[in-house]
Amino acid sequence: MAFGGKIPFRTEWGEEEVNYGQIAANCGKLAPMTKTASAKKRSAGSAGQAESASPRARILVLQGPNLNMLGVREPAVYGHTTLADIHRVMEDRARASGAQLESFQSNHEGELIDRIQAAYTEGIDFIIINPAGFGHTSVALRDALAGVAIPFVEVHISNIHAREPFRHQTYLSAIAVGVICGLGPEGYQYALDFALAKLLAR
Ligand code: CA2
Repeated sequence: MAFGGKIPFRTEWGEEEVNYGQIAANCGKLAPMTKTASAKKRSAGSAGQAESASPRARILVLQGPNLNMLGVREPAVYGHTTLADIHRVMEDRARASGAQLESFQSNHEGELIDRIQAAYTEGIDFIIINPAGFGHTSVALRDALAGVAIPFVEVHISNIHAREPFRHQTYLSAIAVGVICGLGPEGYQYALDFALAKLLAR
């Protein structure tokens, strides 16, 4: 049975029909999903904290510019789901699975890059990122993700392929484990399901 169709979707660009069921998986350059010895050492911390005392997996959610306005500005147009709502559900789901989830939003490219570099030092196992507009512009963000080699899924709330041509490509997609777009805020939860399934199977 074919999966996909069109749903009315209220976005900042007005009400439009959005294609769903388009999950563009990038399997060409799979980042390693098993925890390396160096990553285990990093996540154990400088005090030599025992692995068993650590959460089973550590996931970082990164949100790019303007996403702090979700559900806040003009909710009649953009809907009522806020970034805090999305993160709360993700945190609860992660905790229930024995994983730890932290989220970070910034309107500044350098702050997102700093957070990615810190994730390496902290031994973060997986990143879920909506780069927002920076996905279409930032080689530096791609370099940061490639540099830390932490596997990540790229999420877009809208179907970027059904929008203006300049949104059809992102600098991150080619190095992501996978890309989810057009599934609305639930896309983050699907990305989390994937991360938990992979990380907790280790
Ligand atoms: O669909 C997505 O998730 C996007 O990453 C959203 C970005 C856009 O530049 C990408 O092409 C696709 C825009 C985020 C702006 O979010 C706002 C939310 C509420 C009010 C104003 C902006």
